[in-house]
Amino acid sequence: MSLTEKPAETPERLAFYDKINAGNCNALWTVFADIITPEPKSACQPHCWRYAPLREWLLEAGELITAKEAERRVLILENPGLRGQSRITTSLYAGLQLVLPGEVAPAHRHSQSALRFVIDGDGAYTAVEGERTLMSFGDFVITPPWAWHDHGNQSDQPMIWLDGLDIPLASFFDASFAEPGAADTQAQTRPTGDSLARYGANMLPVDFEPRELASPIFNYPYERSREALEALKRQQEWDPCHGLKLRYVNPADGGFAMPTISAFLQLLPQGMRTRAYRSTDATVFVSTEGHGRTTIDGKTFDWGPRDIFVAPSWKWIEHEADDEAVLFSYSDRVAQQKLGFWREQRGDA
Ligand code: 1HN
Repeated sequence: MSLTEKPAETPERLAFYDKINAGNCNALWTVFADIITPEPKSACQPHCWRYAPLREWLLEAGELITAKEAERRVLILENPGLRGQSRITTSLYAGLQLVLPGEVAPAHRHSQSALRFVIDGDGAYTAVEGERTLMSFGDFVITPPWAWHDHGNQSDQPMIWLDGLDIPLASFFDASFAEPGAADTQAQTRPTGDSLARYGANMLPVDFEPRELASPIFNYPYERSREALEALKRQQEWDPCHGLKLRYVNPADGGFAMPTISAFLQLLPQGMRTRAYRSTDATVFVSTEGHGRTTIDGKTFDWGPRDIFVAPSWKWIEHEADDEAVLFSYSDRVAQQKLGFWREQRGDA
């Protein structure tokens, strides 16, 4: 017996398996190599969704159903290896949401954590626990577990963002709860900008004691994150695998912004080819600026602004930027780190 080889079957053994199977038992040595693999084995595949056709389909969906009737008018990005399961990776969900001018996506709450990454349009709002934030291109917005949230578009343009949720994780634990709001739109109990002023200025209210798992900041504006990358790029301290990569942080504890999902923003200078990198957190990338290509497990995907691509767990990733490029990304890294599963590896120079 080894880790990867199964013992040979004999008629006596097969008869024994049949007998115990009828009693809801199974012999570990017949499945060991399938369930304890020496390296991650995933049905998740590398894939890229170009934005242009997604935008057309979303606008078409906008003529078929309202945001209110749909609850959320979203096209799910399904990993080609996980069709029919509403997943972009084994543990995470991704979808593109459209809110048209004048529309409201009604208030509700659920156990799943959500992030929004704004891709198109400007000026729609998300309200979280009574505070509205106006959203612009590249903003990273979070909805903590069990937080009331609704969206509305009072601008004159369609608003499209990427939703990232930990839906498959919640399903895995059989821990999904959801509740509709009493009204479509939450009453505004705090002025816009309140949480960013309290928690987003590298300061905290003097007697603040964190009681939630998620960050008290719920909009990380692109303007600020991009400005940090812009200032840092002058140092020319490129990480060979990541270029210049920052993570979105919970100011209350220095951890990630959400309990189950990690998010990042990185800059690749013009002409950079990154050294191969792999980690156990399958990762969803969105390009916000620039053009390039990424090779994942030997498959190369060209991308430009607003394109979305996914890298499965433990597959080698190499980026190449034709012009200066910025990538947003999210994964379940924080969850894996808390549970002791996370690993990474850098390729040879
Ligand atoms: C949800 O609440 C939103 O609030 C978006 O915008 C997508 C997908 C599944 C379940 C809940 C939102 C969602 C979702």
